[in-house]
Amino acid sequence: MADGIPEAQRSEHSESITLEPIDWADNRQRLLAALPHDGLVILFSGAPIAKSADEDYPYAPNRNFLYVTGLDRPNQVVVLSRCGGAVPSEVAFIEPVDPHAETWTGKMMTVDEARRVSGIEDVRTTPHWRGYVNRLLSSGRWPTVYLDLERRAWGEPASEAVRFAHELVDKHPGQAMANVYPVLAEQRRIKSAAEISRVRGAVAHTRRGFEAILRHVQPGSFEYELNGHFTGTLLRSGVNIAYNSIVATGVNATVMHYVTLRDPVGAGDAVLVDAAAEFGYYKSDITRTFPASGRFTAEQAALYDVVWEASQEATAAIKPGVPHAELNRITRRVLARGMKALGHLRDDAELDQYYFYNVSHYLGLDTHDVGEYRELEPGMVLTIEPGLYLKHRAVGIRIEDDIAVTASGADVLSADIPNDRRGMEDWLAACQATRR
Ligand SMILES: [Mn+2]
Repeated sequence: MADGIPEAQRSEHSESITLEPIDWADNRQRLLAALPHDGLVILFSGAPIAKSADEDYPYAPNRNFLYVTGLDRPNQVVVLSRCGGAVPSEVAFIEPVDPHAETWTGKMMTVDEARRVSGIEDVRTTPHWRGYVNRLLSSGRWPTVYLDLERRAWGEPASEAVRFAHELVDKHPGQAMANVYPVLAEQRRIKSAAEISRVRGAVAHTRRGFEAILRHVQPGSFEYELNGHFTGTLLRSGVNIAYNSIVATGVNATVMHYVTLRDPVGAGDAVLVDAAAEFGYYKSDITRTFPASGRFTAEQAALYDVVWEASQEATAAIKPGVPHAELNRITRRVLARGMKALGHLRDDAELDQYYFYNVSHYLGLDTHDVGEYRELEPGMVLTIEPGLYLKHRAVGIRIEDDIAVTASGADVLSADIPNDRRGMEDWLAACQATRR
């Protein structure tokens, strides 16, 4: 296991998709360099959350902890320090190997493995981390303690970092504390080549999942059945899904977060699938809409082409220096123009009935990745996902692609997945021809 992912992504397909190693040490160095003051950074991997009885929800490592360590096991802590601009120490704490626990839940990470994955030489076991931090703070050499104090909602349960912040006030009153989340979010906006290659790998797996859907779809297929083909294809390659799949037929496609997946596909339906793979913890985020019967109806085709034009124009505008908000302005302009031509609206403001979100978000370790939206910069990865949703006509169409901003423009990471109307119909026909 290198950073938690099977090294060989074995799959039923012959072509292999390589997992590029990420330089976690470089992430740490850049984080420490970006801190406003000298001090300690303490980050937690988090722990599984109880679901019911003795079952937990699947564990997901804290993304900021992962980003600076590559470690992805529960109950790990990392303490980084910067003093006078230099980096005197970095220490990771992991759970001690417990043979009894291993009998039930499998092999635990060893100190050597943690060293190898993270590049942190000094790896100790967790019972000792509070004592270590206490010794450092007692020396009075660390002006600021940085914790990841991100909170999304007032009522959200306190994270380990927030609980530790209270402990710190109790044990070391007067110790200055700061939130490191904005610094990490700023850093995570810009992706390295290895990070971008992981998104590209996720997209390649996503394409295979879509192919499985297109091979099997026919009028009468159930939404959950198509999702089974998608998910099964990913799982058979040792790859996880990035988020709950949306497989929405007909009017269901007008519900933005439709995850009920219960209805049969009608013969004249356009089917919207927003589903994607995660690869080495990096997400893709792809949507395609296709006709259940093989050919879009005239009405669906006209709407599809409007959405496609918006996706093309917004993508063409991507280059460093362009304000992120400009992409949505372009999208709205193109969609309004098309909908006027089709007689669905007279005034641009009426577009809100059919299109009502922002066309683009960042993509990375999180599906809606962190960081402020300002001007585009090389190394950003974002989605372009225009759509039109006509509840009264029982049709929703969205086309979503994943794009890296380059020095001069856009690198469409999902360019191998057809997205224009004819390309979509041809791809569907080619997949159906392989149905057994
Ligand atoms: Mn998206």
